[in-house]
Amino acid sequence: MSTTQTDNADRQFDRRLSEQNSLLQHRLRQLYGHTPGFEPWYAQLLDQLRQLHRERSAALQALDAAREADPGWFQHQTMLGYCSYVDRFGGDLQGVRSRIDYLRELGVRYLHLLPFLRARAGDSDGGFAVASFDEIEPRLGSMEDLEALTADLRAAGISLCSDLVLNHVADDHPWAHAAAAGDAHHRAFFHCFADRTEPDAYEQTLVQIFPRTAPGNFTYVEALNAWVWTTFFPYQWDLNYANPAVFAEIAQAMLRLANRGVDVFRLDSAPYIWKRPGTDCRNQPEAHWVLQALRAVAKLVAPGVLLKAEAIVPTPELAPYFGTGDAHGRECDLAYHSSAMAACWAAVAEQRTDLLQSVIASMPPLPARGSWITYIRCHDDIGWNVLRPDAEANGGLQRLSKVARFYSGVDADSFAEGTSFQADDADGIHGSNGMSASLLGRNRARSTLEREQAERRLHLLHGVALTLGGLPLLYMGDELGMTNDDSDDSRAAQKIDGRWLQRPPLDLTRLQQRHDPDTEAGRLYQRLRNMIQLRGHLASLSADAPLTLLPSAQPALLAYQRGGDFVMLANFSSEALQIDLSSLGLDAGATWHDRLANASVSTTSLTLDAWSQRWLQRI
Ligand code: OTU
Repeated sequence: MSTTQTDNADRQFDRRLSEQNSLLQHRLRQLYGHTPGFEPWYAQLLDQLRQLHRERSAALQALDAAREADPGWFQHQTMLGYCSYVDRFGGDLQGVRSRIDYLRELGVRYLHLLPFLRARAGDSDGGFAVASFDEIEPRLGSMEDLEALTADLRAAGISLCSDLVLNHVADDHPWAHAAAAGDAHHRAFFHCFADRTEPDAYEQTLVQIFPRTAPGNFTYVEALNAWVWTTFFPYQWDLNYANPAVFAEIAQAMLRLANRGVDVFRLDSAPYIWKRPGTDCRNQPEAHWVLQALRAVAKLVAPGVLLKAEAIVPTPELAPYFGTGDAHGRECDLAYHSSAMAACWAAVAEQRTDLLQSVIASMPPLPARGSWITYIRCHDDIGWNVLRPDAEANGGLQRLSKVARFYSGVDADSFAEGTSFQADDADGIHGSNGMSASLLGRNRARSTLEREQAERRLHLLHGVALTLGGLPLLYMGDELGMTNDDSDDSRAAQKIDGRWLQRPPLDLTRLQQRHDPDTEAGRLYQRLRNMIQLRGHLASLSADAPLTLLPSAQPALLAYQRGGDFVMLANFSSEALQIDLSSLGLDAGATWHDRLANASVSTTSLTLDAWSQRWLQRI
């Protein structure tokens, strides 16, 4: 870089620093002001950030400038996400490049690739045990491959989202090795306890993420002669964010990846990063301050970058991940709407939508430029715990026990083919595994009608994700109706972690069939693609258009209005519903057009077939 370029970059940096400094300094002082040497530490951090900013390429700086000028770029109704593991989708990073045309055909503009950084040797929780933030998992490619992929994606108008696993690193990460070798600096990166006194006290109020396969939240590590905090698997060591060195390291690791072209960071396990005795050690105020400081750091060095919260917590705890709303309390740009996702599945199982409506009704309005990630499936289980408060307020927890049982594969009356995940508590409520098509009855369909209904359910759930408001994220394979992975490899993996049931490799036969309407894959794909394209033309479906629930006396109906002129009607039952639009409080004089069916509708009586949906537009 020439001196002039450096000067220009530094001027930009100083301008952005004048916007971010007060918040950044304030938050970091709250978190770390009491630690010895705070002032020089902060000065050094700014120097490191300035250097990272200088290293940002011209192409990425241009993207930053474009996004600063259009901060709502990710809220447009044409935004669509797609999520997959690298190996499952394309073999490796180069293989993913060769699938870009497919993503474009589907309308994808945001690609979340599950962890691709070098993972722990042996079990690695699908890559969520990160051994290096600066190396790619060797079997998936190299850093050069990542840069080539991000450049191709950028040219195709697709942003890349990468996981940034905040809460922990692998037990073979260099920090863990250094700690084990007796390095006090790195030992302080982790929560180490000489005996069980504190761990036992914490356990009183902690939750269990994997109660069956990884019970407890602490692991005795011989080399450290200590109990180490391990919220997830024993080989994932929780990082100690009370240590400013941890914040500085993670912030820089994020920015180095941003400089390789990553656009969005999925902040994995964000709720867990701050521990406080007597609490469940989730969603602590300090966790939010860390995220706000991370955001400020991103805005300083790579302002085009977005942060996405992976906070699988009940509704009331979720909204704070967007921050407080004013410019100084901003946190994440995106957050998974996990309770809406789980409530959609509850609605299918119960054929009633009151829990889903309760979830939607309790979502506070988001700050400007904050958007949900709406989705129906992901690589994890469908976690029922997020619905506990809604179920308790609407008939009790036994509803969730029944829902979980519906998807467990043991209920003879259910059409769902799934398995239950980690549930061994008395009420059986934890999670359910399975690919969408399997959970929705594809393999248990015994007649053409049942098969059609299973297909409709798949479109119904996608229809909600596409119209609810936010950035819809498809899970690889769902667009083609892929089912549970029952390969030998997957079965073996499921013995350790049942979530491998929903992580099959892309079915190349189905992929080839996608344009053939005589195949199941073709039928499913074409219709979903039509829905995606239609959505792109409906301005009322931009992420920031308001949503109004339309209460109805029919328990299986979900009805909501978006923006000024769009109404979604969704029938979550195997019976047809008769609906009078004026009974939903809609203007009796209005004329409506069914955009999905491309037909006009009568306001006085409309038949909504079993598991079907209408996308009505006022004309
Ligand atoms: C996340 O998940 C990831 O999505 C999981 O794949 C990882 O195993 C985990 O972090 C550890 O890195 O609550 O907020 O199935 O929903 O573990 C973190 C349970 C999480 C997941 C849960 C989750």
